[in-house]
Amino acid sequence: MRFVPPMAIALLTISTLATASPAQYIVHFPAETHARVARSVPDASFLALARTGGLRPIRTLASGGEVVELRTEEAAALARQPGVTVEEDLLLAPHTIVDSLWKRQWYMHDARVGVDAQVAWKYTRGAGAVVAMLDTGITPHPEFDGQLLPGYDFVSNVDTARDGDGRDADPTDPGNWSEPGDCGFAEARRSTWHGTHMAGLVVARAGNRAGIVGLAPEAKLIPVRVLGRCGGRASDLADAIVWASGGHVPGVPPVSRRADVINVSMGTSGPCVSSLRQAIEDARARGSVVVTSAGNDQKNVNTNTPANCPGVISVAALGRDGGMAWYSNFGQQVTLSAPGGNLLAVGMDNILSTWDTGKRGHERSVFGYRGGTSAAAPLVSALVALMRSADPDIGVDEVTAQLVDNARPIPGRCPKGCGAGLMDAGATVDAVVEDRARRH
Ligand SMILES: [Ca+2]
Ligand SMILES: [Ca+2]
Ligand SMILES: [Ca+2]
Repeated sequence: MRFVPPMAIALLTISTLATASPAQYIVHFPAETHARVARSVPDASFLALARTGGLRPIRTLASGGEVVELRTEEAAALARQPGVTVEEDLLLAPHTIVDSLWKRQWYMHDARVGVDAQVAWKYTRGAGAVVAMLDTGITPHPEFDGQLLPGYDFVSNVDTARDGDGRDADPTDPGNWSEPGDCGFAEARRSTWHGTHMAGLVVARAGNRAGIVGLAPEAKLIPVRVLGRCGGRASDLADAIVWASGGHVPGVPPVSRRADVINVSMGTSGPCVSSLRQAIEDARARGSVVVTSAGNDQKNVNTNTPANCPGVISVAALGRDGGMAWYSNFGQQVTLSAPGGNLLAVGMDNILSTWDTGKRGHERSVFGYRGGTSAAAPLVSALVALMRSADPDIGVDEVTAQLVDNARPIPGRCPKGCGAGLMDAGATVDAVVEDRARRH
């Protein structure tokens, strides 16, 4: 065996002027060399010798080998020496996102039209915040395990409730399918699992390997059922808003914790009725932010309620291309926009979230693509949860101001009004954290 390191180092000297920046390697010298170095050459002199040759030793590994810094061509030269192996000291990354469908969640991370979730997650994933999801209720799904607080079922009409009674403490979605001729539709319609899809966008578990990640996976969600077969009544919605914001509703036990934000992904054409106007005003006064979808009628948002009610954050939808989605409502009363998908096209250009295979009742928990302004609103609600996790003292109006101030310009076309722009979770939470630090 030859004494390899000095020779290798001599070779290395030639290439120290190379321009490539050094990388870290683990070098294994032949066993005899190692023994000789250990026996007869003090470590310090070996290292000094190495240094004059341009090889920068870092330390000796307990499991064998030397950690050194080398330029690429130096490493190649060293590797050509008999008995020497050179391995790159690989840079390992933590497995922060292991959920198998993450890559398909373009609305979370797409450089152009995504909401920049990972930047926001440097600060918070929503711990301590509570979102109330007023919708069709909820189905059992592994993505919701440990994510829910006790909810309520506000559907008061027994015929549309489909669970055998009026209001009750179980917000499970029994399915909102309809028979031919029901609900004004000639054909039969399958259950939409609308509330389940919305809930996943906010609180689907992170790091459980299965499926997707919600934008606020450490927040808690209160499932509140207000929509049954053929939809729901404004009176039930008004009561649900009062209840979720910590107000008193006769005959209903109080909510376990006032919601930081109330998501209302529903609407109908008409003015803001006084019962909803009052419920929203009172909810805001108690400290709950109310987020609504702008609606899918291709009309001015002021024609759709409760998106046209004073004080709500009204959310329009962007398509995969970054322009306003073809179906989205628009106009001056839109607060800001969020990804909502293309709706007509089935698949990848829509919004992937939790879903159920049941055509009528619950069957199997899966993931499915849906779209619409309905899907855009919960992304904003989840961002509000992140903001209130980062700063529990942030007020209702300040939430709106920060959402607006930190929205990005719409990446595509929106001539008719998409509000302040595309919601930006990263920039918004960053601004909230900075603001709080300035105050404290
Ligand atoms: Ca019921
Ligand atoms: Ca029920
Ligand atoms: Ca998951």
